[in-house]
Amino acid sequence: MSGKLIVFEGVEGGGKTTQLQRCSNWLRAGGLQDCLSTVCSGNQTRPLVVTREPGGTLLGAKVRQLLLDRDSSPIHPRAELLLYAADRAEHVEELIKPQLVNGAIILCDRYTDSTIAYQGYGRGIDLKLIEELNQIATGGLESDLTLWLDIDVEIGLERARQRGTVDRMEQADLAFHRRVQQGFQELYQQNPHRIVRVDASYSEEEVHNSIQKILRERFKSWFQERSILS
Ligand code: T5A
Repeated sequence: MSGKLIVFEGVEGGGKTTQLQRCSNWLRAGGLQDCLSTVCSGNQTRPLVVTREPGGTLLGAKVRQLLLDRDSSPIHPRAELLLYAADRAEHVEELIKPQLVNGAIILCDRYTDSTIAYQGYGRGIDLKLIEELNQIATGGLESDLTLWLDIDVEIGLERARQRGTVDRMEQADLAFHRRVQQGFQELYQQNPHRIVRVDASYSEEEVHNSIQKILRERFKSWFQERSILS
């Protein structure tokens, strides 16, 4: 597949949605062409797709509502796990894989690491089972790059609260969110080839600049190889 899947991950309020939007604006406003022109000859363009989990498809939008509605009745952790997996299976087959085949750069708000961190570390469901389920839901499709926006849990939750809306997951207690953070930390240590840590405690502008730098380097290594081979 010639496209690339770039995922934004982290605890609540780390700024994923904000940074994903800024990144998309930058790439659409010429940043993508700018990066590609340094490594490929000719007029290089690629589709840019912005999506999220849960909720990247029509089915996913309904699943998202079930999962995150703050007034919904309690959901059993295994049912919650399966709903996230169903959202992902549909997302990968309906949107992500076809767009990767199409050569797109996909910016995705959360993916498989969220399930390991939230349902595994947070809810305490067996990690091996979650890995198997992720495998089933994705058909083995990993991200090409995951940007882990690392923020202190309490600062992140405070930012999310100040925004004025708190969803069902954000209502969980602090100990839960700390376990989720521990999950992201361990995933980062176990997957240095795939996960890059971004210090999300800085201003929006500074975090965006760090992400731009990482992406410029990645585009260079990804597409330079391709231009040599083609
Ligand atoms: N989930 C998801 C699972 O449990 N398992 C799974 O498998 C998956 C895929 C998704 C929920 O589902 C869970 C995780 C989540 O609980 P969501 O709405 O996508 O729900 O929730 P979040 O991803 O947590 O989204 P949030 O909007 O809460 O957090 P973000 O996207 O990290 O933060 P953002 O950008 O909205 O910013 C929050 C506030 O902070 C400000 C923003 O302006 C905003 O007000 N802000 C900053 N303030 C100061 N400095 C900065 N650098 C700032 N950056 C942003």
